[in-house]
Amino acid sequence: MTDHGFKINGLISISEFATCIRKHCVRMTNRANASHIGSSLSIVDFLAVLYGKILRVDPNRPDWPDRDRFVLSKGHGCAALYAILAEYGFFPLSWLDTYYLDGSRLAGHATHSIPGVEVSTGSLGHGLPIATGMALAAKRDGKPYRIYCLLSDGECDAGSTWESILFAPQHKLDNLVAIVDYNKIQSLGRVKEVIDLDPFPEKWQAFRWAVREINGHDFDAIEKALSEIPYERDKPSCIIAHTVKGKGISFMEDDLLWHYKAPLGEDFNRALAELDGRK
Ligand SMILES: Cc1ncc(C[n+]2csc(CCOP(=O)(O)OP(=O)(O)O)c2C)c(N)n1
Ligand SMILES: [Mg+2]
Repeated sequence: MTDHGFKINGLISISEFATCIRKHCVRMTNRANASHIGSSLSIVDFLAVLYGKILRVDPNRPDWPDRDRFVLSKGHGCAALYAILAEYGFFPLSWLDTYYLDGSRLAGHATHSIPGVEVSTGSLGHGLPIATGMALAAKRDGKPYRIYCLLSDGECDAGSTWESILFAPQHKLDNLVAIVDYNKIQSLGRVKEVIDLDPFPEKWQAFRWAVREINGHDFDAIEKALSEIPYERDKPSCIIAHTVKGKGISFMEDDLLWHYKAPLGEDFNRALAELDGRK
């Protein structure tokens, strides 16, 4: 992939940046003895491209009125978002050391008092309804910014999610982008066993969204999908990103256990060694 113009804190490619974010996630969840490492790892690649190449935001002015909005509906995956925001200078990197600890600003679910975090989330099924309202407000105010909402496959079991999927095309919200982190696993079982979503793209299309399916770990595919929005005039866009829960650490990949388990002891050392390429 071409990484022209991408440079952050000495890292020169999106893939280096994503590895750096994965290391933060492992260290943060280790220190806090906290869960959701698998949920964070599945969205790192998408977020790295979104923040690295697409999103119009300003770390020095997080409340810039014309900024693009990013809503992390699956708020339990916030370790990845916090790490990216810290690397971009929204707040000091040292705050990451306090993740999920008692009294910390960096609560274990996305919290809007943190610079760069738009909405507090974690109670699943709320992000897309809020993002839809933001998109409607932007249209009514004649504002050019976009609203990107990243939701989990588990959230596609929630009625509130489908209410907004129904609502957005009615109001021609082509400034709204829903991204589904389709990692095929929830907290206690596989999506297919809990509530099968198939045929998934067809459902969004039937609700009048313009839909693309991509590999959510392919940097080029992510960038292409994001740079071609809106896919159709007057329609909201949906990106179904096929991902792997726990992506990047071999023994966590596609394993339900790592929804709740924290990387401690030898698991922690192995995880960091893999990310360092030491194995
Ligand atoms: C309304 C609500 N019900 C239950 C939970 C508990 N919970 C936390 S994560 C999760 C499911 C995780 O699976 P998924 O939504 O697919 O997200 P992933 O971790 O795979 O990204 C659940 C049920 C919650 N956070 N909110
Ligand atoms: Mg899931």
